[in-house]
Amino acid sequence: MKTLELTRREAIQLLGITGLAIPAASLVGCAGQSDTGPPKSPEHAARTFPKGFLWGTATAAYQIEGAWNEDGKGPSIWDTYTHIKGKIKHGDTGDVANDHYHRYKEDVQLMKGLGATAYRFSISWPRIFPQGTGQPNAKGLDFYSRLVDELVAAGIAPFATLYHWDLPQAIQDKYGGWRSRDTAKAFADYAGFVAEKLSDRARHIFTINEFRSFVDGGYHGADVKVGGGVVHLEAAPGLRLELPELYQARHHAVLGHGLAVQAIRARGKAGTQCGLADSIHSAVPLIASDEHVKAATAATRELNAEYLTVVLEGRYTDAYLKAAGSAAPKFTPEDLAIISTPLDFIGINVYKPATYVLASASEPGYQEVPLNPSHPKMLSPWHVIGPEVMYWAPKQVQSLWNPKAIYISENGCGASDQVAADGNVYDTDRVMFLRNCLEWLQQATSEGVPVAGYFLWSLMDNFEWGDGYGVRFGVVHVDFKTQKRTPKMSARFLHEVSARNAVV
Ligand code: PNW
Repeated sequence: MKTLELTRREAIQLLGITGLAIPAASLVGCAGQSDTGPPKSPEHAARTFPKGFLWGTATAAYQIEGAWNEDGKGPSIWDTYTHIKGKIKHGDTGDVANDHYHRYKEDVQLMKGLGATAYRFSISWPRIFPQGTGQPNAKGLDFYSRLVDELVAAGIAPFATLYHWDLPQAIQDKYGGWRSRDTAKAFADYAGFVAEKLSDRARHIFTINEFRSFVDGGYHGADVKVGGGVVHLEAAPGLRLELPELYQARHHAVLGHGLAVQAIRARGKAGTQCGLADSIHSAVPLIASDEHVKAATAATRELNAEYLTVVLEGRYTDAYLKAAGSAAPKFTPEDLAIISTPLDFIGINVYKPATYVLASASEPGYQEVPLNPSHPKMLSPWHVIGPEVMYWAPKQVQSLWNPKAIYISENGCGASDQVAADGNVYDTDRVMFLRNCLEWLQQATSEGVPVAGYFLWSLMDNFEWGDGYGVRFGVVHVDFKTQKRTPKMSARFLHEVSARNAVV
C-alpha cells in the first residue's frame, strides 16, 4: 500500500472533505511542531546522553544469589517467609534462585557482554552478620569482596545496596524488625562495617532500597488501586499491624537510612558517594501546561512525605502529620537531623506514574485523575504504562530538592519471555517499553536534569518476590532448571544504547 504524505494544506483540505470540523489553527501544534514548537537542543535532536553517563543493570541478593544457608550465612526474613506454605506463587523460594553465589564470574561476563559500565547489586546483611549484630562472618564478606574485584577487573563500576529487604531473622526476633529503633542502630553498624571493607573499590553505596515496599508491604500489607482493580502487595515478614505501628516503623526505616549515611561517612574511604534508592511516587501531569505541571510537582512532594520528602527536607509535611492524626510517628528534632543528613546522590526506581493529576482550585491544589480501566499495562498487574514518568520523576526531583546527582536505580518491566525454536528470546514488549522510557529520560538530561546513570531492572530473570519465577524481568533469560543464561533481544538493545550513549 502506498503511504500518503500530505502537506498541511492538503491535510486541511482532506479533513474538510471528510467533514471533521477541526480549525486550521489546531493543526499547527501537531503537524507543524518543528516550525512552531520550542527548538530542540542539539542533544535532544541527536538523542544522546551526557558524556560519562553510566549504563548498567540492577539485581538484589535474595533474588539471585541462592546459597541461602551456605558458608555461615544466617537466615533472613525472606528465607523464613518463602518457606511458609502459600506465601509465594507455586511455592517458589530463593533457596537456589540464579545460583549467582557460585556463578558470579559468569554473570560479570554477561554484564561485560551487554557493554555495561556499572552494576547495582545488594549485599545480604545476614551473610555478613548471621545474627544481625556481633561477630561478622568472614566468608560472607569475602563473597562480596570477590564480586567487587571481578567487576572492577571487567571495567564495571560497583554500586552496592546495603538493604534490599532481607533483614536478618535474628533482628526480627530480637527487636521486632523495623518496629524498633534498635534495628535502625544495628543497620548503621552493619553499614559502617561494609563501607570500611568495600568502599575502597565500591565507590557508590545505596543505603536502602524502596522503603514503601518492605515497610508498608511487610508491616501492614498494601492495597494499591490500579485502573479498576486492586493489587495486594505483601512482603516479609507479612505482618498486619495497626497504623500507629506502621507509621513508627516507617520512621525507624528513614532513621536507619540516616544513621547508615553517618556511619558510611565515618568509616568508609573518603569521597565515598552515598545515597538511597527509593521507588518515588511521581504524579504525572495529565496535561503538560504550567498550572498542571506545578500542581503535579506539589503532589509528588506530598505523595513521598513519609520517605523521600522527609529524607531530603528534614521534616514531615503538615498534611502528612495531619492525615496521620493520632497514628503519627513519635520523633525528636535530632531524629529529623539524622534522617536528612546530606546525600551525594538520589536513586529513584521508576516503573510507572503513581497517578495522573490536574491542577485544582480547591485544597490541596491538585486532583488525582482516576485511571481508565482500559489504560494499558505490562505483565505485572500493577504495571501501568506511562513512560512519560521517566521525564517527570527526575525533573520533579530536581525542582523539589536540587540534588547533586540523580541515578535511575531501577527501570524495567516483567514479561512472559520464552526461548524460541531458533534459540532467541523475542521480548519485543520489553524493547518497546524501554525505548519509550529512554526517550523521555533523554529529554530530561537534554534539559540539564543531572541524571548520571541508568540501571535496568534486571540483569537476568530472577525471584520476583510474591510472583516467584513466573514473571521475568531480565534482559538475560534464565532457565531455572539448568541455570542456562540466554541474552534476550532487549540485551542487544541495551548494548546498542550503551555503545552509542543514545536512544536507538
Ligand atoms: C522493585 N510498584 O519493586 C524492587 O526493587 C525489585 O526488587 C523488584 O524485583 C522490581 O521492582 C520489580 O517488581 C517494585 O507497584 C514493586 O510500582 C512494586 C512496584 C514497583 C517496584
